[in-house]
Amino acid sequence: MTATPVLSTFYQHSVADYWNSEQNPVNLRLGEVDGIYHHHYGLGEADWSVLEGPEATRRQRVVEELHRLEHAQADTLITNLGPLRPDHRVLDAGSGRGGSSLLVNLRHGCHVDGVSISESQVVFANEQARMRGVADKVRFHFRNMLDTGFETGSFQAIWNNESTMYVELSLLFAEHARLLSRGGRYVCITGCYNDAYGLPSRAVSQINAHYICDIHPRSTYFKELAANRLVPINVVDLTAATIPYWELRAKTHLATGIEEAFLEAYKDGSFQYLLIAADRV
Ligand code: GPP
Ligand code: MG
Repeated sequence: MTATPVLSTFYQHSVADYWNSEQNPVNLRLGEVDGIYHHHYGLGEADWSVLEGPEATRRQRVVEELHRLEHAQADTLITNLGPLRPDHRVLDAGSGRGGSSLLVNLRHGCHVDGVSISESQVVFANEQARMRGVADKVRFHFRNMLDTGFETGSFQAIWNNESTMYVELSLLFAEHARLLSRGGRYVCITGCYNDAYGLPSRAVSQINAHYICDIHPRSTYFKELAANRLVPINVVDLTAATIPYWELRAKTHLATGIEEAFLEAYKDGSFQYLLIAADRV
């Protein structure tokens, strides 16, 4: 039997190409602060004083402050994974350069598998785990989160940290439901478009074009969770809490050009930053 290829569509190839060559300073400079490389945004009040003070150290202050806000986002997600033990196995679906996976292992000591369709991200993340001495427990794989090949019922928790907009949720949640043990926890933090506003606004479409993604409506999350035995236990609208991150990022040397689209979309109500935690029943 021939194994299913990791990349099975032209779309997936184009997404993999983006992440294989991605080198944004806003991700690399932040990661260099403490070796935790994130691919998500920030949460909480920003310290605006980093934009003032001596020019010689301003850039580093900015880097550290944005990184602090991105860490706060990861902490929020991890707290929702529930009480994990060192013998538990958890899955990071769309693991990027590995930041969230390493933090979960640091906090709970559990076994972490991360999957990404970007081979360079997988190599990078495995190197981070090796340098931290946790490669025996934190492993990154060049695999597709829609078809991981992992054993049925083998995970206590699964998360998507801003990676659900790259896949069809019906396929994703079916695979998560298969992988989670009964009573296991699923958590995602995502940007979704607001059904109450209507179809995607121009700013939401600009975000889609920028990252080659397809932001889902809020309704699709709950429809597909319900269809796949995933029952929400916590839903938090994080929109107001992420705006300071974008306001600050827009004013720094690390801005990538997408900041105004996020701010417009969040402020006009067409786009929402949501945490959803659900139990596998
Ligand atoms: C951030 O990654 C997340 C994504 C690209 C997925 C899209 C997320 C939405 C909420 C729509 P990143 O940290 O690599 O982005 P950037 O380079 O802009 O910091
Ligand atoms: Mg980033």
